[in-house]
Amino acid sequence: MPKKLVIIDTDCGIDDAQAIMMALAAPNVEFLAVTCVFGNAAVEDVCQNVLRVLSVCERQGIPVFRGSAGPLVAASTSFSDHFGGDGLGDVIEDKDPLWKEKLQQEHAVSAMIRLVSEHEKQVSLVALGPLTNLALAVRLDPCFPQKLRDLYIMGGNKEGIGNVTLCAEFNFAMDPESAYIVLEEFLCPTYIASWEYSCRNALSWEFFEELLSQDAAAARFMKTITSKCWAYSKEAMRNKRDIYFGPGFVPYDAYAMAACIDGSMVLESIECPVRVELQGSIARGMMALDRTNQLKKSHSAFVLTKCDVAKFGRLVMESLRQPCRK
Ligand SMILES: [Ca+2]
Repeated sequence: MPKKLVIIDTDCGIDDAQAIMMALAAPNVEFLAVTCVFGNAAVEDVCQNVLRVLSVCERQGIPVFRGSAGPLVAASTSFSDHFGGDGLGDVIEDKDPLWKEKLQQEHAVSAMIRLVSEHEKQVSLVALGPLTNLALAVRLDPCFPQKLRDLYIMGGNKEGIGNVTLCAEFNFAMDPESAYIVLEEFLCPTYIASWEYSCRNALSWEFFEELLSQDAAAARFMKTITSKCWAYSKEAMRNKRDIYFGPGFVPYDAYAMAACIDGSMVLESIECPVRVELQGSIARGMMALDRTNQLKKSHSAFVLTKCDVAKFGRLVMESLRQPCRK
């Protein structure tokens, strides 16, 4: 079977690391590039985090590109402390002083456009952070979306439940204008793993313990970077996520990645037009689903609703048994 060509666009926090490892472990995925964007941390930290994840998995040959350092329009907000100041739990002490030399010189957005043009209709783009690089790509090359095979997004919401604000999910809230542009102008098949989709298909905390206790470099790395991170504590979630969704371990970005790796992972989805709200004091950045065609849009997205959690759990478990030779 031909391999799926994949570009991951990431703001590499801990869950992005998990998603990248999942793609590295998937036998049917061929990585073209990892492109970096601000989000969970400053873009410089994001680049270093991606290089570190590739190094842990012994896959340093995959090119890494630096992209946008801030949103298109809104003032650059401070970064989330969700996964610590550096995005990977603030526990890595031996940072690589030569990291800049290991990055590609080309900007992430031009690399994305070039690679997708070289492999027209063959590339799956998986967007795991704010959508700034994607919005810039369609501005530079209006044909960029139609050259993609498909697009997978972790972001937005389908029930109006937010995590950084009352109604907005982090990736969309960090750059609502870019999210708006992408959902209006990317007319390729688009699959959206929203905040509620991931939370409603959670794994158990017992699964999380088992995941980290595996005897492999990737599992040990994940254990280290989650060790002091409040977002991986079930106690912290009792007062936040659990109120809406009940308890569980939620590796957010991995849900979008899993849908790309294996389409049968998604058991149900809603096919409908979507739009991002740009105004308002509590709904800016919220994704609205238009199930009655009020917006008169010609393009629909697949908003994922139900995941094969058992199958997903197997992919997550396997992803931390690395390095593995492909
Ligand atoms: Ca992310």
